[in-house]
Amino acid sequence: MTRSELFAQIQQKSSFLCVGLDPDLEKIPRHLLAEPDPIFSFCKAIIEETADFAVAYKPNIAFFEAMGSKGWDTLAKVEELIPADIFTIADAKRGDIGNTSKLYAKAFFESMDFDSITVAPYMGEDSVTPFLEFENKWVILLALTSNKGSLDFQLIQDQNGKALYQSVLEKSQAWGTPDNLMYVVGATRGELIGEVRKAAPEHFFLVPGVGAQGGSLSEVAKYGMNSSCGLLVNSSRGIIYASNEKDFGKAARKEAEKLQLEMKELLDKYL
Ligand code: NUP
Repeated sequence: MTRSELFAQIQQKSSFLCVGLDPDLEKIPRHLLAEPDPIFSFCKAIIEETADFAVAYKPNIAFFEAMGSKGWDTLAKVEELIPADIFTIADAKRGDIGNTSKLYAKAFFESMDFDSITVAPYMGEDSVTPFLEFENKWVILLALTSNKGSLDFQLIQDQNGKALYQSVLEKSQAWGTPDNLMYVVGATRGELIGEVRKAAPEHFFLVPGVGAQGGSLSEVAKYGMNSSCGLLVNSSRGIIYASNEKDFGKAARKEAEKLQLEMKELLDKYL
């Protein structure tokens, strides 16, 4: 998917919501366990109920690969089920020496047809660029993550006071363009999102951490929105586990709609 197609969808739906698909057999409604593929049935219902409000879906690969080869089959089926006009993110956090990264890219962009993949920057340029060689596919590079451990490395400053995440942003902008490179920026980072926006004015940010992790959607929009929105804000547990009864689909729909309505207001205010 191209950047202009993504922006057109954001405008059309008045939403920059990414629904995170983190399906856990221990957490999904019990009645689904009688289905032949409970995780698929769960994701199918969530997608059908939330597609009106979402511009992106982000299956987190861990939740699928934890189930072995069956999990990979389920992931492929889920990816195929997502409507073609909605952006898909394989949250896989890959990255390795060049020839290995190339095969990771093939796995997610060719064997499966994801629009994008999350990639870790730690191994540097040759571990990231193989993912950028696929037309209309995207790398979403970890910059400033939402978790506590982001303090361990990402905020360490060099002798000039530049944080490591800032070096990641600066260097990696030479590897791709705002048309094929996004950054992960945690919603829990508040006004630091403004610093990231200054360093990368044009790029889209994938912003996890609203909902279950407590990040603020209004702060993210205030500090992070640019003239083509530039944000995909993810919520996983806050939507998909809104209920674990038979009404889970409707409950997920309600949470997604609630976020979309807030997003509409923020788009009206800042765009
Ligand atoms: O910095 C990050 N924080 C984060 O939570 C980068 C991520 N990719 N994620 C993922 O986003 C995390 O693995 C999970 O799939 C989702 C957040 O889920 P939730 O807190 O909304 O349930």
